[in-house]
Amino acid sequence: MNRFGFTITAVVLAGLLAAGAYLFGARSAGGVAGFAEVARIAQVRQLAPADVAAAVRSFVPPGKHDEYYMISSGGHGGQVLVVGLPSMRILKVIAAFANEPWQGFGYGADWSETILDQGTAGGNGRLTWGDTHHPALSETNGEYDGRWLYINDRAHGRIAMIDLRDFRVKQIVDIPNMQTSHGGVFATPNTDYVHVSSKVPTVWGGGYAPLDQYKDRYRGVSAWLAVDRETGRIDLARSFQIELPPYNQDLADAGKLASDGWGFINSYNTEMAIGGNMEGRPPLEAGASARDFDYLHIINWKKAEEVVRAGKFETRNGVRVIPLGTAIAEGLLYFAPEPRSPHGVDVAPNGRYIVVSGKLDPHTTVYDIELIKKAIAEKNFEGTDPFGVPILKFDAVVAGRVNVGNGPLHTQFDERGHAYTSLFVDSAVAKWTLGEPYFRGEAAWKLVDKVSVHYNIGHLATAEGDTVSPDGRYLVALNKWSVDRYPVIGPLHPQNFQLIDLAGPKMQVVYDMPIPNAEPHYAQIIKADKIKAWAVYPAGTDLRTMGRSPYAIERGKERIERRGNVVTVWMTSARSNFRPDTIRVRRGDTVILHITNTEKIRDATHGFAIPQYNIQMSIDPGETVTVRFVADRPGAFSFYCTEFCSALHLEMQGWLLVEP
Ligand code: K7E
Ligand code: CUA
Repeated sequence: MNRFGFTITAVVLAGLLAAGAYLFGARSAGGVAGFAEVARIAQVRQLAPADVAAAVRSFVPPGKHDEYYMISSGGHGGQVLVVGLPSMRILKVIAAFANEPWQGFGYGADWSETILDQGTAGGNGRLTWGDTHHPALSETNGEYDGRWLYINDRAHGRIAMIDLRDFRVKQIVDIPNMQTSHGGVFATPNTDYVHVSSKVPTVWGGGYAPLDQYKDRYRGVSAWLAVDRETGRIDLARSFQIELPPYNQDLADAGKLASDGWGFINSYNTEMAIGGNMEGRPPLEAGASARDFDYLHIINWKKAEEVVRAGKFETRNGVRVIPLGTAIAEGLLYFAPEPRSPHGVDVAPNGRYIVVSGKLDPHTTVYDIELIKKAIAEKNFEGTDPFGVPILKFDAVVAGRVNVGNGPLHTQFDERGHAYTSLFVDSAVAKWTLGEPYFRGEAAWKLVDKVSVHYNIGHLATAEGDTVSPDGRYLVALNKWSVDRYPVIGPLHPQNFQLIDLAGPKMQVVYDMPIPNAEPHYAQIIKADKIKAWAVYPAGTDLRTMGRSPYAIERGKERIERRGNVVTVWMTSARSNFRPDTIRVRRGDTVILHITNTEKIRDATHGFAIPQYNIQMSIDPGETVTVRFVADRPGAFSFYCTEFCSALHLEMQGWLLVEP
């Protein structure tokens, strides 16, 4: 903008701001003069009025807290991100499936070692990474309750449980009969279950089967993982699974209110293409898009629960499985045609509408649970799939179709009956209206606004946007590409989150946030006051149980005991020393350190690292941690605290002496 034009803009801005200040009676401290100062800064920084308005919309003053937490997947970094909204400040990166030294996850701390080991089935060594896709906050009556968070590992059939009292992972479950996962995680409205389904069909029963036996030997699976309402942990013994045809089951969502008791899963590749582009077969992307329709899977999980209770299951790899034939015979599994290569499925706040988007179809297709129930009752089928699953008639179950644009993927909702759909190909977000009771007649099923994002959006999230009562207000676009939005930092560009203000009639992009690690997929946004996190652990807390560790000690009770070749050390850490600070062992001894951080004040975390031994722990105030290792390397090792915890932090060190 040239200087002249810019000055005009600044003058207009100053006028607007001054008028605003007058209207709001901002006459004292700062007052009109203060707003003139804002106009002056805007001019110096060459900001247009729209920029200033955008900045004010997302700005949270230093020392003030955000209104919302956004919990985002961290993609193939295997982590979970916690972001404050609307400021878009990163608050935490939670280690979930991948080792993280600075959080002491996977570098000796017993709680982390146990979780990583228990989260790996089979005998090929521990899995140390994952690809987090879909977080699910626990719910009570269809509202986020701020207690736990679940997230799946797309690379493996695994799920992690994070306790929101300390934002640390407490459990990883390697789900039997599932190699890769995608559908879900969703929580049922009271978190009786969290659901995950397979992404790619696996050899049923495990082991190997050639690809030409795909149809007979490969299967998908829908896993209903029972949650202990006291601890948030998953109990496989109370869980069950449903065998599915070997399609690619994709995204999934839980019914609520009108559709409570039901679950929905998209699928693609109902053609059962297996690739083989160098073997004379069509490439998978063509083979899997040959037909005009795939199948929305409609599951009556309350009925499935009864079927399991009646003993109509088989046990496979330690979990109860309802065979496909039983699921069909018992009437708990139906299909509805869904247009080409569907991706997202999202249930509207009242539970009545189920929104499906097909990547190759510019429409969102909206199913109505009342119509689905009616069609099932009237057996209004158009036939069955090759496995005998009844297919409901498309026209009988669809309430509306909305032309939203190219490459629709995922949908979220606001409090006024609007739906927001991400458009991957158009790099845009479409805002449209649902049908009754939100909008009637001409006003229903209508595209009402569209905003460009940068670029190639995947998921989007609105505040509490997948609950029974969304807040709307903010929308975050989780974009896959950032192209020219940031300075070049080498060929791998950051991912790009964009904050969109939903307050006015027009959606407005107000903030860009680069994500420097891996590719987030889904995110959920929860009101900050629902989270009741602990600032300090009660003295001697074991992170696994969140209760007192049997190895916790008070200051003054430190000691070293030797039994045979096992040396056990009860240690404390507090500013600014470890007690004891000298540990003498012989080469080959097993060393067990129980370390209690006896601090009682916020943020007084101490690290504990031993060079050459790959041991690094982060011990928060009140935490007790245990590390075991064999002192197989002789030498004098200076252990130290890795957190700059006090003025004498550098002195917070000691010796591990391993005599040869
Ligand atoms: Cu659309 Cu895995 Cu949720 Cu990514 S999936 S975008
Ligand atoms: Cu404790 Cu540095």
